[in-house]
This record gives sequence, C-alpha cells and structure tokens, in this order.
Amino acid sequence: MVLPKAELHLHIEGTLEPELAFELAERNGVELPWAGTEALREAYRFQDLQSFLNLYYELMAVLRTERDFEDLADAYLARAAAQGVRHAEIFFDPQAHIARGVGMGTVVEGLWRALGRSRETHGVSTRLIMCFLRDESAESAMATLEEAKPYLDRITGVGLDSAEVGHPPAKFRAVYEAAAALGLRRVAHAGEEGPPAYIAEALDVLGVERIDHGLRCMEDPALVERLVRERVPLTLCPLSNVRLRAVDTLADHPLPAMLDAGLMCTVNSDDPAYFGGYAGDNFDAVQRVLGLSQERLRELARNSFLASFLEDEEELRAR
Ligand code: ES4
Ligand code: ZN
Repeated sequence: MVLPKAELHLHIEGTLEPELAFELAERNGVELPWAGTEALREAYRFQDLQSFLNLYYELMAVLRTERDFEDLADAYLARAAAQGVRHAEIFFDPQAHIARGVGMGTVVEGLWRALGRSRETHGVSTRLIMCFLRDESAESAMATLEEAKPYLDRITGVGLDSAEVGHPPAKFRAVYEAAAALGLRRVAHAGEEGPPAYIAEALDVLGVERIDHGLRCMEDPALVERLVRERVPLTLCPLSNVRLRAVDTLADHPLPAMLDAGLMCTVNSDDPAYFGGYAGDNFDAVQRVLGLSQERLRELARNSFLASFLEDEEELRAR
C-alpha cells in the first residue's frame, strides 16, 4: 500500500527531468550543451552542494514562459500523486529567474495555473514557498520580497536556500522580519552543509517553524535536545544527502538515530529529477536500506501532515 504523505521539501526547479528540459529547450529555441537526455543524465554526478547548484541554475535557462512553469509543475504533481503525495509545499527560486529576465509574474502565474487546479486534477493540495538565495545579498532578498507583494495571496511562506556555508541565517534577519509582518510563514535550509549553529540561528534570529534538512544537528546533543523539546520539524531528504555526499551511503544515514532521539522527522525529495527519486522513492529507500518498521514509516507520514501549513480541517481531509 502506498502511504498517503505530504511533501514539505521540494524545489520545483529540481523536478525538471532531462526529457522535459530538452522539450522546453526546443520549444524556446534554447541551445543546451549536452547531446541528449542520456548525456545530461550522466552529468548528474555531484561532489557536493555547489557542483549540483551549478547544473541546477544552468538548466533553468529552458524555463521562459508561464506555460513552461505550468508544464513543470503539472509533471511534478502527476508524479507526486502517483507516489501517494496528497499535499505538497513547493519551493521556488524567483531570483534565479529574475536574473535571466523572467519576471516574478511569469513564474508565479505559470506555477499557479497548475497548482490552482491541482486538487481537482491530481488530488494534491498545494502551498507555494518563495525561497531567497542565501549566496545573494540581503538587499536582493528584500527587493524580491517587495516584487512578490502583488502575489501574496498565492504565496504561503518564505524559505532560504542555495549555497549554505558562509551565508548564516542572521544575514537575512531584516527580510524575515518583513516577511513575518506580511503574515508569511517561515522556513529555512540549515545544517545541510552548514554547521549546527546555523540551525539554532535560523530558529532564534529568523523565527522559522521548520528546518529544511537539519541533518547536522546530530553533532550537537544540546541542540538535539532543544529540537525534541520544541518539536521542531526537520524536512530530511535522504536520497539528496547521498547524491550530495552529506552521507557516504544511504546505510549511513542518521534517520533511524534521529527518530530514536525523538526528533520530528519528515522524509522528502528535495530535487527529485537530480537525486534519483520522488517522495515515495525516498520512503521506499529508507524502508529497504535502513530497515525502518511500518510503525516508523507511518510516523514519518503522520509527521509530514502535522508539520505542514495545512489548516486543521484541510489536514484531516488530506489524510
Ligand atoms: C537545494 Cl539540496 C539544496 N540545498 C540548498 N539549496 C537548494 N536549492 C535547490 N536544491
Ligand atoms: Zn532543498
């Protein structure tokens, strides 16, 4: 049986499969430096977060029109639904598009064409979370928040992603304060490649409600104790951690220890086109390789709804 689940850590640009990338390249007259889908898939051998991000930003060149973003989101939602996803909280990176001359309106309206009808077409409810690129300036993040103001009825929250090390959460204090004042929910990537201190800083300085990844909390027992006590959800992405070499192999993943410690873990896919699997594939992998019990898997699925931004009534319907 496929477990009903919510996906809470998913970059929509990271769902761009090579086949769709080539289709969009053709449609938009964009030249790609790979001979074909096979050659592109072979380029998906990453050393770390940065080597992945370089390819991830390069391939975005094929996303140009509202229809491109609609097609991207529709393809993701169909795949997610087939793997038991009933609710998806979807990240997007507006600065990466604005820098290429593709405006906030094109991105949000395009994504919304798919998201707005997703309950009917795919049986998946959705939320949109706008991420700031932490390797860009705080001023750029603030300008991006300003540009998003006409679309706030479609944007539930803000997040923080891209290259982590050297870009601590506190850099974005003012923009998160402004986002909170606008009624936006707050999450941030922390403790993927960055140190455990970034996790505490995201909670204390940015006021986030969830930590994306948070894997490296395990290096700091006092921090683990705090995360357990405060029931801070962590959106873990096991297959991503293997591909970006945050862990050596899936068998070395700390998920079982994290659950045993009492942490509120969820399992998600991050950038499924690049990391070899969607939400259900991540669940299957941790069951198979880490030997998680049915009870643990049900706990992970339950946590995903509890940690979501669904309202109570919607949450019950989704399950
Ligand atoms: C990302 Cl895995 C990961 N980490 C940080 N930023 C990202 N953007 C897309 N995927
Ligand atoms: Zn991520």
